[in-house]
Amino acid sequence: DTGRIRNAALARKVVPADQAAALIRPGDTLGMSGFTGAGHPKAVPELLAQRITAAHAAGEPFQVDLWTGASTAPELDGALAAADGIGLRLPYQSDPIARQKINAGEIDYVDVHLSHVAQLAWEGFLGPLDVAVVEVSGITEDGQLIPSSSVGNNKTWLDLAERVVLEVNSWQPAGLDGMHDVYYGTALPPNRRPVQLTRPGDRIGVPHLRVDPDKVVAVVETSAPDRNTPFSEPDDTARAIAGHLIEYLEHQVSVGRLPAELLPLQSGVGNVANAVLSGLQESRFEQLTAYTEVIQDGMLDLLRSGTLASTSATAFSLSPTAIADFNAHVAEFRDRIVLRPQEISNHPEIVRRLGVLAMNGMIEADLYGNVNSTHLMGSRIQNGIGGSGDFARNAYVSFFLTPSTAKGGAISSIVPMVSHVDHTEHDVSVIVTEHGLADLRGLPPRKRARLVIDNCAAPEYRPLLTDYYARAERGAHGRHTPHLLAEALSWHTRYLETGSMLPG
Ligand code: 0RQ
Repeated sequence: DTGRIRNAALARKVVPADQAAALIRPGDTLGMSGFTGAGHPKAVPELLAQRITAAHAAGEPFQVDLWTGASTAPELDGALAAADGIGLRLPYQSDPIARQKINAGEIDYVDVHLSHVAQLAWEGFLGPLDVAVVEVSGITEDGQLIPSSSVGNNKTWLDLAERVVLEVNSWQPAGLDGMHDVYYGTALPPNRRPVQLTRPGDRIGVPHLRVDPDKVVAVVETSAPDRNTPFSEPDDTARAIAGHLIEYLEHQVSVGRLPAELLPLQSGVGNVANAVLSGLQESRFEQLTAYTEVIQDGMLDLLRSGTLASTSATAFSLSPTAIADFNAHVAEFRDRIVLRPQEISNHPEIVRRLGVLAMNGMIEADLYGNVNSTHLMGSRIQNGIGGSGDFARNAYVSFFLTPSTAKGGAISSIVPMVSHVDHTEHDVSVIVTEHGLADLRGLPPRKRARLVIDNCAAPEYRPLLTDYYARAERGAHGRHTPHLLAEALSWHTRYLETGSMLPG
């Protein structure tokens, strides 16, 4: 579809994808587009993986360092990880092959707050960026880039990279043009100015990305779908979690702590987040807004029904059915969805100003409200912190949601002490499981512990938690946050030794 490339000079740079992949050298640092499976390059990474495999077969070393917006797809993270082609990966990933190699110690992984990445790169702290490989949905006559289904860190990669490879994907709906708001007002301290965004739907930037045409070494045409994230109907546990949360929000409105249309919502992805969005659909709330990271299926339904008036994000994360529906009706959504660079979609200044209600999944929480979002049994990374920290620390109310157990009840998600900390007790307002909700705000540690045990823990783990806590209260070095250090992580070690956190 050459109709997508309307700039003559860039049209002359169109090459087959393997020629573009051949421009990447061993040892290069690559900044690729892609966020939650949306807007990643579809052709060059896989061909690069093939080159790497061939080089390794010939006994030649070939690895690259890989930066993105967030998670990508099997044909990017999966293919490069399978080829042993990644030296260092940042700032977030969720691919099973890459996860296995990271946990085997074969890929270095830097797990970064998603709003911090651009600043770290600009500061020069991560080293130079050799090549940007960025998917766009089109190129205008004057050589500007129409972003695709995610914005992520693309602005930063295009500005910083020494060489640029563009993938123009004609599968992306042409109607995306106009939906993006690329803010070029960021600067490094001491030259930063306030980000003048006061409502989730505000537009403060421009619709297109800029690129220095002299840096563009190749343009590749593709027509391939984003990653298909299948949508599963929420199960009973997820529905129960959503129910507690929505009841709580209704109560906060009734006592005057939140306005009737709430405050802008941030919602994580996954089964529980979907259940919350479905629950909102059935609630009496209307004219809500969202200031979030990702737009998932449930958000489109909420926009369509009017429950949600507008939403800001950096990317889509849709199921195949929702993608088809969205692509057929882009015009209907265009004025009510704004896609921004992730440094703005997740900006602490804006999250604080708007008073975002942040709702994120977690792996485990402890008696005092510390939350682990990333590591299984303290050392095995699942995905990464993503945007959860950007939102949680700066939110008006920060909710963390999880089923009370994992692995069929062999693991309690409420533990004496978390085995890794992503969100400290100071950043966590409310913990929700299928059994209930604990509002920890304003409570001292010992009151928190009682509430978390009584309201959130699974019934089979409550006596064990109560017993630990009672003995800690008596035997701890201090009674402010009572712990028995020799025992605090014993539930995790018991699981590793016996396959269950339950004794005997
Ligand atoms: O593993 O599939 O092998 O069984 O962890 O758990 O219950 O499917 O939950 O998909 O919502 O993921 C925290 C990982 C939850 C996610 C996390 C095991 C469990 C399963 C997944 P299996 P579930 P979810 C988003 C902001 C960080 C990033 C973030 C996440 C697997 O929410 O990555 O918040 N968050 N970004 O069995 C051992 C436990 C466990 C456990 C779950 N306590 N111990 N294993 N699992 N709890 C902002 C956006 O807008 C995108």
